[in-house]
Amino acid sequence: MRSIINTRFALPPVAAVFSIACSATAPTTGPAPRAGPIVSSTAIRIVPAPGSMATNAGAPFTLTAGTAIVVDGGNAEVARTGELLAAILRPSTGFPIPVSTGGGLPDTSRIVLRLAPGGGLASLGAEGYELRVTRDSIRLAASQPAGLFRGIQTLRQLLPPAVESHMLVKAVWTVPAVTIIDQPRFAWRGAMLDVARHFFTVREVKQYIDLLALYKLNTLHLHLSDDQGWRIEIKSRPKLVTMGSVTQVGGGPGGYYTQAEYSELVRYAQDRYVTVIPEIDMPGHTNAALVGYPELSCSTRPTALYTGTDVGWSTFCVDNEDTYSLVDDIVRELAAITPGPYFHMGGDEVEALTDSAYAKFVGRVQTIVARHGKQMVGWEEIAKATLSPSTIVQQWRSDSIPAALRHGGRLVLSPSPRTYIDMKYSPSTELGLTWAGLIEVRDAYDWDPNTFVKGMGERAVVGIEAPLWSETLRNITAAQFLAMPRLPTLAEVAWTPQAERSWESFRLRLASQAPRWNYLGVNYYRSPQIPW
Ligand code: TNX
Repeated sequence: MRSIINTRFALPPVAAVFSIACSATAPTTGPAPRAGPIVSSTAIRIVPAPGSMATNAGAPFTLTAGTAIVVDGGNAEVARTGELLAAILRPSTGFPIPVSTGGGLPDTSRIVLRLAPGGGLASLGAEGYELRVTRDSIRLAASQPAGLFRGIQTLRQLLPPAVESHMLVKAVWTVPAVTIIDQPRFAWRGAMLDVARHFFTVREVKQYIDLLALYKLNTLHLHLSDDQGWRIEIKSRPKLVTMGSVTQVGGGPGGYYTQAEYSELVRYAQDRYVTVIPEIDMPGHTNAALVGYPELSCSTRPTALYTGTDVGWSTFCVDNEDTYSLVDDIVRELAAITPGPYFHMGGDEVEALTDSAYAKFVGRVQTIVARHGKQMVGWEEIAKATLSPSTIVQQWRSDSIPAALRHGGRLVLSPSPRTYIDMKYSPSTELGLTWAGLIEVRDAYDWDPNTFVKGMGERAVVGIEAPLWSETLRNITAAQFLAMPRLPTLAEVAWTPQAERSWESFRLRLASQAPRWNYLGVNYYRSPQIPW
């Protein structure tokens, strides 16, 4: 192996071998190779950029009909990850790609997945991994199964884009001889999907999870309720869905997930090492809940279904004890079907309550959430209440920390002018909103989470999250248009150390992702900032 180099720097010639082998017909042709100090267009292009990468002398690895995935040690969880890799490789290559524990297989042409909890890999954390590619084998090792899954996403991106095809492609399937040692900068690398303003089906949410997985994101925050719709079955409170789920913004039919469907989504995410965080927004944004339970509203406003997009007007009655029994039922049922450690209580944009009534409500909900064994998360407004140190605050509009957090609270950052991927890219973008500004790809890329919030040290930042509010999004194709390419952009902000990031390198690497999206059938915005 040659010395470890930063991914920002040009790579030696082995990369050219990759480009020659990568001759499968992609549906779009890229621009002519560009010379430059960062990476040439024939270079290895991974998003998010790995912490370190070195090219090895020697020929690349070539996938053949004899290639097998070997699960070293036979761990069942790793075997499942091996099967997910095989499921990507089989349709496009046409090779059988067996997944086995290794007995009786030839020594060459192996993709070895190895779990090494005790060794030196532990310093790479739960999601770090080491990938070594030589002519004879691909060796992926990590201290935890999650690290192997992340490493497989890197391996995917080292293969020609046509590997993502669902149909057989004639190509030479090479992987350049590299050594990559990689681990994430932040532990919370999230995306939020608003399934309340417009409902997204289980199949559509799975497609969104697939994108998270490809770019090593690990948290899916589902905004499950809002004024326009209630989207999750609560068995002890049937009217939440029978009355509250039947419409959406603009008046379409809406919808909801049964608990079985929600569990299916959670499992699908879990298999990809993505934690689902359910959000039930309260005390505001609760009109859909109040349609079925109008006695919990203390306003005189008649509770009817709402299909507009105004915010701030609805609220639970916080002085009514019955409100807390409803909250208890909801949190109890959701906690029971959510293996992840968090419950998100929303808490944003409440204009119909005084600060002290609001703070009292947040305090009560925090107690309920803790009683059901979950850690509370809420939008930054919850810092008006007395929070327990384990509660996580999701920043979205302020750029200085609330006084309430100065004593050890932790933050997830979703600064709206950078991470709100429901904003338009430019004035002519047809979808999206504009209240937080226009967000081109570079705006989403060029910022440092550690210095964004004044007075907040790096240790207080748990990570970042990209919210996709769905007022203007009627289906997953529309959602993809706003998410792509800003979701992988924010994935790099969250994964790659600040010192290893550069816009000039990123825009070339991002451009090389588009042929993959074409094979995957993913819609995206052709930003003029990117040399597609
Ligand atoms: C603000 S950000 C909201 C949402 C809207 C979004 C639209 C936040 C916590 N609340 O209710 O959907 O703006 O961009």
